[in-house]
Amino acid sequence: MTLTLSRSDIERLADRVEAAQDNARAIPKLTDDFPRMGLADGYAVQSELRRRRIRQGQRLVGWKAGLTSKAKMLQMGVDVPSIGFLMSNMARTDNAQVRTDDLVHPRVECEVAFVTKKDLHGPDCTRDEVLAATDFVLPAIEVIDSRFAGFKFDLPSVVADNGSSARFVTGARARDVADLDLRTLGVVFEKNGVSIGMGATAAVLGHPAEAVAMLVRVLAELDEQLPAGSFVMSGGITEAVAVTAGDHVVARYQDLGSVSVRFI
Ligand code: OOG
Ligand code: MG
Repeated sequence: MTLTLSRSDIERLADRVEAAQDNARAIPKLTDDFPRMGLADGYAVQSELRRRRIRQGQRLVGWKAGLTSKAKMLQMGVDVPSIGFLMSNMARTDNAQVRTDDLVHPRVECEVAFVTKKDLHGPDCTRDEVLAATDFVLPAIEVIDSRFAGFKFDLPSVVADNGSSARFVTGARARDVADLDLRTLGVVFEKNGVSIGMGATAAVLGHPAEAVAMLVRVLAELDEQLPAGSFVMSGGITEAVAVTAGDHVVARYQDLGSVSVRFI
């Protein structure tokens, strides 16, 4: 992947995204000022942001795949999956209360999360390697929060903004992948007791483990790998739905149990 941005531009854009994340303030998409920006530039900004978060004392717990389902690609007008990093301070437990006053315009997604027990790396990583390296899977809700005004962006901009990562909530019930057919699990997504989406895990690149393999292949391009013990979100199955304070969201999975979150 080739860069068009200089080192000082990468730092300037990381400053912009970091301030938008920390102050929950929307900014214009980065390509408005840097129209030649490409995917490699987006990942260069994201990597700079990750180094800063670690320097600030946050701990990297894993990664997320994004834009891995047709529903998400159509919703956001982007047709290439992306990855982003997950830090410990983004994690919430089942039934947690998530504040909305430190977010711009949060949306929720239902996803299958993986926890790994073996290192995964390289440009040829496959779905079967991911399944063999999986310790267990969990039901999850991701709370995304694009820092771009109106949730409008293109691929380089959303990658620079760490794939809109903000919070993630995991269910309590861990399952062994050997006991599940991860391709055909159904999920019902509800907000305030009303269905807001329905789908099956095949929506995510045919199989959620395929999304994790894609993520490992992107990591290889960034000279990174996925160490054992990583937490990985495989991407929203249905469209993301906007939430506000007072909303209660539940994702009910076949065989995986449910996970919920309350916004305050
Ligand atoms: C980008 C993040 C997409 C997913 O699961 O598809 C994502 C966005 O839509 O803001 O997390
Ligand atoms: Mg997501």
